[in-house]
Amino acid sequence: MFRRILIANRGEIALRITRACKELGIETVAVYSEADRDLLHLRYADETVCIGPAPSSESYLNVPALIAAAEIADVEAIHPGYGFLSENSHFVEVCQSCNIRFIGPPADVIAALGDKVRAKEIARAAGVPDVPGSDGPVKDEAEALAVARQIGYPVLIKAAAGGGGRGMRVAHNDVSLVNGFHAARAEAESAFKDSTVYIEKYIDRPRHVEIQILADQHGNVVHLGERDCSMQRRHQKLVEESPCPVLSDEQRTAMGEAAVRLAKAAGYQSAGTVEFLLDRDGKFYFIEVNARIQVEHPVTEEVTGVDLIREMIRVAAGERLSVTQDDIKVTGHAIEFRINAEDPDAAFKPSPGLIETLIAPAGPGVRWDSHAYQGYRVPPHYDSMVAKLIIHRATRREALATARRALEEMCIEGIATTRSLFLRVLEHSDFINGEIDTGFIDRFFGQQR
Ligand code: MV4
Repeated sequence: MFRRILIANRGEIALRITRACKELGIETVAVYSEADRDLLHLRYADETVCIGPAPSSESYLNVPALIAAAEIADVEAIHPGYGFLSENSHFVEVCQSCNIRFIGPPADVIAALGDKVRAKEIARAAGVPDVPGSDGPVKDEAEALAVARQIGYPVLIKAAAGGGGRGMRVAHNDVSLVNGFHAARAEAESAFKDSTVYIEKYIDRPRHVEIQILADQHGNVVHLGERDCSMQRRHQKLVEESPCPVLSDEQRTAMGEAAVRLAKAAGYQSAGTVEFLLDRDGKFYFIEVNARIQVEHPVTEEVTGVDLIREMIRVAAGERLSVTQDDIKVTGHAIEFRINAEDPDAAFKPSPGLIETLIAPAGPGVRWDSHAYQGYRVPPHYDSMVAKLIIHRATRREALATARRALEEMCIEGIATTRSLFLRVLEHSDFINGEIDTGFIDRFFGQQR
């Protein structure tokens, strides 16, 4: 096992990784930017290193600074958390060349899955259903028109280097297709320096259902059930739950087995997520792989009892997964609410600043993953998430009752948060009945005014 790990992240996930390391008896090296001297996990770290000024590009994305910190602090491995350098194959290669273990998938696997066209090819070869569409990249306007007419409108033009909803264009006819094709290519070129696009049939108001996987270096791959992440706003997830309220046991097994086949075909290692769209007829389609630990991983930890961060560290050190597929049972219902420093009544405008009061909810069925404390100042430079409230109860109905109770208990003063939105969402009959899709939040705000 590793003796010492550097945590190349901030906020709640840096704290979460620190906790896992402590329990494994591993020393931690915390890195931080000049805006982050007050981060909670710095207090628990064995060593702390300032890696640069507030902007991420000069600190948490600063590869030379991170490698220098890792060398000086003499770590054996780096955990990237999510975001920042977590899916940067170049960074993984640099770590490898410096003899530092990257706690995540191999560089070539991240690169292959990061290219959504290649990921779809791997999926198809593994017998995983994907959304009908172009067979690979679409080169020009004429090919785009031919593909769109063949699969039928509406279609979605996506950037091969995109993912997470960036650089997508819907087209309902030939005219919007031609415009969308050129717009998507230009956007992809400027955002990713890669103008490659592909086309898929547009699935109307799907649910977003993703499978958590774990893979070790010995060819063992397991899935840990699904998370329904349909409640999103502008591709930012707000609520995630497991199990998905509308998935049958047969669909769950089929989706889980598909995810494992894909992971094996890709040579996957570490924790990862295989994303699917679930259409209104209950059919599922692979869309992309997230080659990292995700924000919403605690939902799966609660229903399976598996510590995903611990497994990630263990398998990176060459150990075998501590669970087999037969060991994994989904128990009860878990749901996570992202408490962001944003004002839901002002178009989710960020609300950084001083937390004057913080009362964290607790009690049966409540988990609070947060780096926030009374007197902490939320800096304006980064993601606005300040806490994750995770509820685990025997049934969805009970989980929602506990969620209401916990959200009422919690108190954050000094900044606006998404708490008020969740208290209202918990009264909405569609949400109570599990009838949500990716359009829920927009409709919810449409109805409110
Ligand atoms: C789609 C889709 C409909 N049809 N693909 C957005 C995020 C990215 N991971 C994939 N996304 C979508 N892909 C086809 N062929 C609709 C979305 C989508 C979406 C997906 C999941 C959660 C929220 C979403 C919000 C808008 C669009």
